Order: sequence, then C-alpha cells, then structure tokens
Amino acid sequence: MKKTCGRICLGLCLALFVTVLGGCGKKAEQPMESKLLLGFSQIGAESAWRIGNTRDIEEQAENYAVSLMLENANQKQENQIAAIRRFIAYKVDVIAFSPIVEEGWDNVLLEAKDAGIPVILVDRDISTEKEGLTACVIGADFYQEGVMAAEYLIRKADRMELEHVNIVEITGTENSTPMLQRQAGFMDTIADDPRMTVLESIDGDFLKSRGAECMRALLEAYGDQIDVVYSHNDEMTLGALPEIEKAGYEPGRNVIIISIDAGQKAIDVLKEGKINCVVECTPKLGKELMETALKLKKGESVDAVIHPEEHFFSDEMDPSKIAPRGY
Ligand code: GYE
Repeated sequence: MKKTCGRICLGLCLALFVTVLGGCGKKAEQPMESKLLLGFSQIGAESAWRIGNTRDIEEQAENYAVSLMLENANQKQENQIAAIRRFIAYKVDVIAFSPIVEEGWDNVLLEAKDAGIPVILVDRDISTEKEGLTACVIGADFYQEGVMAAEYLIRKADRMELEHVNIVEITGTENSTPMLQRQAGFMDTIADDPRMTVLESIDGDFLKSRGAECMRALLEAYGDQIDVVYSHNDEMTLGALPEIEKAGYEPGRNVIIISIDAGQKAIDVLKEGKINCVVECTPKLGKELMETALKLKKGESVDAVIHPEEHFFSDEMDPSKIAPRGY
C-alpha cells in the first residue's frame, strides 16, 4: 500500500517536473498551452536506435505542445507494467509504450481500457487474444526488413557465384516483435534457395556485449564454415565485428555481414567495407505518435497499423551518397 502510494506520488512529481521542463525555453509572455498529457514507457537505452527514438519522441512532443511523462524501463517488462499503472493513476489522456516482448500485457491493458485511456503501441507489437486493448501500432514492418536482408543475400550469392552459403543468425530479444519478424521474413525468403543453410540462430538480446559473446561462441563452433552473419541490429553487429577480425577473418570480404537499423556508426563501417548490407529501421516515430495521440484525444479514428517507409544500404551502391542518419 505504502509502496503504491510512493510510486503514484513519484509519478505526480515526475509529471509536474516534465510539464515544468516542457515550459522551459519558451517566451515567458507566451507559455505554450499543453494540448495533451501523454504517458510513454520506453524500453531502455540498449542501442543507438533506442536513444534516437527517445530523443525524437521528446522533440516531437515539444513541437506538438504535448506534455510528456516519459519513463525508462531499463529493459524490464515489470517496470513497463508499473509505469503504465502510474499513467492510469495520474489519468493521462493517452498512454503509449514500446512493449519489450509480445506476451503478458492483457491485465494492465484491461485496466487502461476500464479507465477509458486509449493506448498506442510504439515500435513493437503485442500478442493477445483480447479485442480492443490498443488503438494502433506505429512501427516498422520488421518482416519486410527480414525480406530485404535475405533478398540482398540472394543477390550477393548470385554475384559471387556461391554454391553453398552457411549463415549464422544473431537474433534480438527473444519474443520481441522485431526478433520474431526479422527472423520470419529472412527465413521465408531464403527457404526456396537450396544454397542457403542456417548453421545456428543465437540470442544476442539487441546488445553489443552479447553480440560479441555470441560471435565468439559461433566462431568457436563453426570457424571458417561461416559465410554470412545476419544480425538483427547494429549494436550486435558492432560487437561481433572485432571478434571476427580477432579470429583472423575479414568481415565484409570473406564473411558477408548483414545488419539492421542503419544508424550512423553502422553506415560508417559499411563505408569502410566491413558491413555489406544494412537494412534501415527508422527510430523517427515521434511525429506519427503525436498526431495519432491528438486524434485519439479528439475521439477521431486512427489507422490500426502505421508503418514508416524504409530502404536498405549496401555494397551495391555508392556509399558516399548516404545522407547523415541522425541516430
Ligand atoms: O532494431 C534495436 C532496438 O525495436 C526496432 O530495438 C527496435 C529494435 C532496434 O534496440 O536496435
């Protein structure tokens, strides 16, 4: 009981703090009137993508005069559930969150529904049997990202005239939407190509340190049998590359490297020739989030799924033409 009250008080203080902060930097005679109070539970800060996503949401909240209660869950689902409960207690207008995994949200989302607060999923999706728990999902088409990665590999194998292609996959957080869909899109696309063999898929949790650990284990198990590393995000790729070099191989030359996110660091490494292809996943979801939240507050209908447009960058193109990525 005491604990719950403490948390709610903390939430109230936080909201006041955020609201006050939101007013900073505006002309004193013209305080920007907040149009909406949005509670947003972010997963954590595991990657440049995530940090860029948080920054974008903060900037767009300011642009749209939305007061933001932002909470960082430090990669824990229970922290996200607790944050959503605080948003409900504080009676925010709209709740948004990026679910770390797909399962386990029904109870807290029923509480939001009972409180009449619309919920927007940002970046990742949930899996549920229940209808009407969330208004929409704003995020990338992760399946298509996996398809783009595999299509690149098929073209590369054609160009190199490879007869057998041994792949290792370093996956993102188990049971998260990008992990499940990036894997499914990739596997479905290579399924009909008899040259392709997946030696192993290993969980790297979207973390650089895990990417390095996984790569060490894969090199130990398969050594020079590895033709391709397909990694579900840039952080894990950047962790894996030095391990490949330490083992005496040349990433980008005798091991094909495919990554996802396309943050600036990975693009720089692509330019050095150590990554062959990086599929774009934009973290810039803030504008859609604010516009959707404002519509929901007015009671307007919104699209159930909103995907940003995405492309890929590869050694098939002139890398000097790639514009700065901003994350
Ligand atoms: O690819 C990864 C991050 O959910 C799309 O999460 C996001 C993924 C992104 O940590 O870098």
